[in-house]
Amino acid sequence: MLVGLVGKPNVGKSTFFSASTKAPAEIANYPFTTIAPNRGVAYLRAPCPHVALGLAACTPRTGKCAEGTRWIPAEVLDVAGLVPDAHAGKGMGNKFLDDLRAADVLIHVVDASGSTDSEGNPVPAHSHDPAKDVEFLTRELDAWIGGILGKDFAATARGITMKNAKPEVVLAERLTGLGVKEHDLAKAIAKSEMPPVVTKWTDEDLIRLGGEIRRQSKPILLALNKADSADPATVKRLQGLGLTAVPTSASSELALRKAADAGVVRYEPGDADFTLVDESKLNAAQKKGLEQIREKVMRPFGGTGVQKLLEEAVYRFLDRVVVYPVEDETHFTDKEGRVLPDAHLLKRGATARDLAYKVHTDLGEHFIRGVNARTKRVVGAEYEVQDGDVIRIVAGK
Ligand SMILES: Nc1nc2c(ncn2[C@@H]2O[C@H](COP(=O)(O)OP(=O)(O)O)[C@@H](O)[C@H]2O)c(=O)[nH]1
Ligand SMILES: [Mg+2]
Repeated sequence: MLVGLVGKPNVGKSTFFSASTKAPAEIANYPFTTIAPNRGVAYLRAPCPHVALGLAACTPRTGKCAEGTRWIPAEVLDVAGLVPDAHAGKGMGNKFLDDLRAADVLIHVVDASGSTDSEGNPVPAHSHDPAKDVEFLTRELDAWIGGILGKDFAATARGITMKNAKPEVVLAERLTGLGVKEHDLAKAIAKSEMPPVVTKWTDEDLIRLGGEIRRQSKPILLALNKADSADPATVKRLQGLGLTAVPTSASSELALRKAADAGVVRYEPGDADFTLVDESKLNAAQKKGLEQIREKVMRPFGGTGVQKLLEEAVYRFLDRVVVYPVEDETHFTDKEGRVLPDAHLLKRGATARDLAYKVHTDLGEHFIRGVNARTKRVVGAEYEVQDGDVIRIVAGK
């Protein structure tokens, strides 16, 4: 599962990425700093089952558990900036778009302060309408998918007509990289009201079809970034576009995480505020910077929005539940005695066998039964795992 960060250059994608993954990414106030995509791991919060199970603590292999909150790894991708006509190759756009193939959900990072033009060049604050960026980027994504479908279209369409084939059967192959299946494509074709004769499909028809596929396979959430310097009316207007839109300040999140690491503030990602721990470590400028974050971000928006948006993308849009596999259902441990060692994000509706496969292919293939460690009840391969489940998998060899 992969969360992709998209947007034009200079909106704060790499800052958002660094803040959420703590992986270094080049950040600069000029376009095209990022060329190769950055891949990193962010951590999402979930209530840790060790509390309800009456255990003193747990010992995660990845992430951490603090004060009853478990931090669960999820992959994030920071793609280079996309400009208008990216799908036609502008600014290496088609290469950058291809980097997005594997993403399951997209966070479109928008410069809500309107201080960058359509190509990401700095302009006076509030002089560019960010709603235009939402429009162009959505259209670029649609045209990109439309272009994948429409490669050598005249010949392909003739072939489909001659063989009297179903277009989805022929065209689905082109979309396997996007994780789109034949029946998804058939559904999208029906929904897009494509002309009945395939040879009559125009580029515009294909873009419309691309849009339908994009809505199904790459849902978009908006990060209204640079919210600290945005006009409140603009933020409100962007929240009314019909997409999930969260005001964010990626640079504030990055500053707070660094300050927390340095022991200067107490702050956990997602917190609505922070507290100063050691003022003596701060110079006047740093103190002022933190005060500004409180005034311009925490107070008006109730947090930096970064953690909130990631969790919204994964839990709500991708509909993931958290499941904990163990090898010993009495002590909730693995072979090494680690308590609740792993947490997996599975799609709601996933089964015990799906969990087994996620742990190891062998476990999935030789699945015998599961044991719900909370109730000690045996569960079958088709048992639908529930959020927070702790499951032991018993497999043959
Ligand atoms: N005011 C403000 N500036 C930000 C914020 N996030 C990022 N920036 C600045 O925006 C510029 C571009 O950031 P970068 O992450 O490199 O953008 P990218 O090209 O989209 O990856 C840098 O100068 C950042 O410091 C924010 O929340 N508020
Ligand atoms: Mg960047």
